[in-house]
Amino acid sequence: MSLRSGFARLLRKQADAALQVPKPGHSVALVGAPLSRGQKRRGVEHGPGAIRGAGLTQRLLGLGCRVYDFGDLNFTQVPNDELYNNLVKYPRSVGLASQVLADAVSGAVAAGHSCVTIGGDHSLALGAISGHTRQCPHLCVIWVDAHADINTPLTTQSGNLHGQPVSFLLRELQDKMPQLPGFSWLKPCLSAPDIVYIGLRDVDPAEYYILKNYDIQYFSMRDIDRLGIQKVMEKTFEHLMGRRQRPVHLSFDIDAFDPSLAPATGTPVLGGLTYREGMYIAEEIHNTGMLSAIDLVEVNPLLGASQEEVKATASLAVDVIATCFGQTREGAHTVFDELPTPSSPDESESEEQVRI
Ligand SMILES: [Mn+2]
Repeated sequence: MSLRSGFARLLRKQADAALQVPKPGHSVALVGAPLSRGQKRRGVEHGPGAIRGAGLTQRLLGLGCRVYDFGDLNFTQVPNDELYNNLVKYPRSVGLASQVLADAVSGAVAAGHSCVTIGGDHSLALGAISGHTRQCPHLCVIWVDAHADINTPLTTQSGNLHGQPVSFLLRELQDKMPQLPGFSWLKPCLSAPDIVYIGLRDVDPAEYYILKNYDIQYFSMRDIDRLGIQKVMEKTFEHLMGRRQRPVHLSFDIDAFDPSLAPATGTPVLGGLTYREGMYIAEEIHNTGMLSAIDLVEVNPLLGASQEEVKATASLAVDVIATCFGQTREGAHTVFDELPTPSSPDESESEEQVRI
């Protein structure tokens, strides 16, 4: 290589660097939340391990994120955790775990991270969102799920708390909420206009009543068929951020996807999101620049019929999270500033050596 051309290239690189505004990568906190008492199936507590095993950290590092993995939270099982009202299961265990998670999410966001909570069942969202609102009281929630998860402890038919987290968070519902053991720490922190659902297709009668009577915005799978996912996202942001930009909490249940894509989950429902619709949702949320926290829940490695099904489900979870942090289908997410040319001095030199 001639000295002159090498020096010129160095100067050019320095000039380029000076022109580019340094783009700080996201700082991402990973919090494993192996919470499983919000539902009855064994295995969802291994969700964090499966999602990490599918390469989450590497993918985020590849996107230029700084990743701080806080490991899995330690949830103590509360002994003698009896049914509430002869129906609601493990209230004290879920309440206590949610309290621990709320502190973790609040701490991570206060430290300047975007917080990714990997579950675990969806009851954890009440802790994650509650903790997030301590730092960002004006946040909004995008809840991507086959289910509305908005039963109250008095309307639930299954007694599983993973079908109820939203009811604990909404101010408007508080006169319908009994005081559950384990939940005295929790204050409602969302109003009905602060949340939008996407992907619904299995909604209980009482949940439907709540959605309609409290004016909660939702886009069912039928709405996605009718409007297309592009319009759905446009309307979602118009509803949540029409007046002002605000931090976004994405609560993503893997069962929002069609069971053919995400089979390893506890309550699959036919007719879910396609891969492309799921990625579009995540891309658009990234593009707002307002994403502040994610829950990725209900990956259950014990429910796959094969290792391939488990891997596919966990990889899908990683794709959603990576897309939320800037992975695009067009590529160009990492800096690549120069193509090698055959005439460059390095190349011709080595060619000469080969000829000799
Ligand atoms: Mn859910």
